[in-house]
Amino acid sequence: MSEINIGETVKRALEEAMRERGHANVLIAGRTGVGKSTLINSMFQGRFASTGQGRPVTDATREISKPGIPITIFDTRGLEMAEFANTLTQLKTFVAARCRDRDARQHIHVAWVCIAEDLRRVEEAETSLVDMLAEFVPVLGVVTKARADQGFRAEVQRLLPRAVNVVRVRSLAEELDDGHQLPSMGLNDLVQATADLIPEGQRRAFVAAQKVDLELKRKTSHMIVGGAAAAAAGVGGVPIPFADAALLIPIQVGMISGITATYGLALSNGFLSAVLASVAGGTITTLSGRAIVGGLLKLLPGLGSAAGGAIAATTAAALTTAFGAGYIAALDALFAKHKGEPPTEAEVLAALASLQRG
Ligand SMILES: Nc1nc2c(ncn2[C@@H]2O[C@H](COP(=O)(O)OP(=O)(O)O)[C@@H](O)[C@H]2O)c(=O)[nH]1
Ligand SMILES: [Mg+2]
Repeated sequence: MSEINIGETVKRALEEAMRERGHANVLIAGRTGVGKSTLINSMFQGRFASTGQGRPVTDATREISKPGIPITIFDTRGLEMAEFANTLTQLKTFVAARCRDRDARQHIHVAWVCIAEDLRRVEEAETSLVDMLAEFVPVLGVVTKARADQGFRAEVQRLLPRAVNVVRVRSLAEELDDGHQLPSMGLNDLVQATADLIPEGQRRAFVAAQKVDLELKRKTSHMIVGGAAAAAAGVGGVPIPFADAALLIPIQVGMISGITATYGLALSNGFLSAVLASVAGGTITTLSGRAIVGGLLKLLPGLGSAAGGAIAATTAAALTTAFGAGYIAALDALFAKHKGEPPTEAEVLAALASLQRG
């Protein structure tokens, strides 16, 4: 077996990771002032809603997206009396056309209809809106600025029977007059409820773009590691010389690409190559299959430069798990440190370097 082409392997793994992650489209509707923009900023990476107005797609709907973040938000207002009939007609035409698209990445995957708790009222506009949207997409009712339920959530669910669920959120922490602190709440519930509704092909994109539930990123990533470890065990079953390791490296690269995509780090060729180089203890230009496998073996204390030419199934699985789990732990700590926002590539590489030393 010949030495593998690392550059080509990385390129293919990136394409695959992008494809598997998909792209999520979330429609957020509600009256002006209910807290849509605040919710979007608390929920997703990249301070979405503060970056300009977005592109108008109907009179009342703006499309907001950011390069590198696999989600598009459709921010809809115009639920007020005078505009409502127009808003509903235009929105229906738009959503229907999107959902007819043969490319599932163009569909609207979920809609949040927001109602502020302090208003204590569900208007006909919201009910008609949910009824219309529910023809095309799963809809969640979102009670915003939650402070005191007093039965309002149940009332919203009763008045919006076609909403799959109603979730209370408080996007911003606040302090009451008596000094009492109310922390933000409900964002995790909204992530869970939404992730359950998004089609599997686009779910990883939503997991990546949201920043409140790191546990979900961790769990999704560990599933990727499990799959990779099983594949590696299959490769290890056939004794292969680790000099070329042509079968093992693509599995590692695919796993690292998948985890990177799931956390919502920008996916670049250079970065992934640098991650591999950090394992191999070299530079991108000297990156080889042999160096990578050698570096991975060092992650398993006691094995070192063991095997004179073959990797056992258990070893292949174990080094895959060690590499994947180490990478997840490094990303997890950095994302937590940045309150869910992505760390820089340099920070990730530094964390991996200390993992190698550790
Ligand atoms: N206390 C509190 N204020 C909020 C919350 N969410 C939004 N707001 C405030 O409500 C106002 C309107 O919010 P905004 O997100 O602009 O509403 P939009 O018009 O629906 O986009 C702003 O002053 C926000 O700071 C919340 O959870 N708690
Ligand atoms: Mg707004």
